[in-house]
Amino acid sequence: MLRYTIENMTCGHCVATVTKAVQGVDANAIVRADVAGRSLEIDTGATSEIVSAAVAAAGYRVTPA
Ligand SMILES: [Cu+2]
Repeated sequence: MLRYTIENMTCGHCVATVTKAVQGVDANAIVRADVAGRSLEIDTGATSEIVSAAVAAAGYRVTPA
């Protein structure tokens, strides 16, 4: 499981965008988001490097948590 803090993930639209970005690199990824906590948990076989790059490319400031 990967865990990140995404400081500019502020609403449900952000969650949808981030989820879509993650599932763009792993269609089977399971994404759990906590908007209030700005945190994201992802079950995926993809590497953290690939996942965080995809989230960053979608416009989000992602740091490992
Ligand atoms: Cu938003």
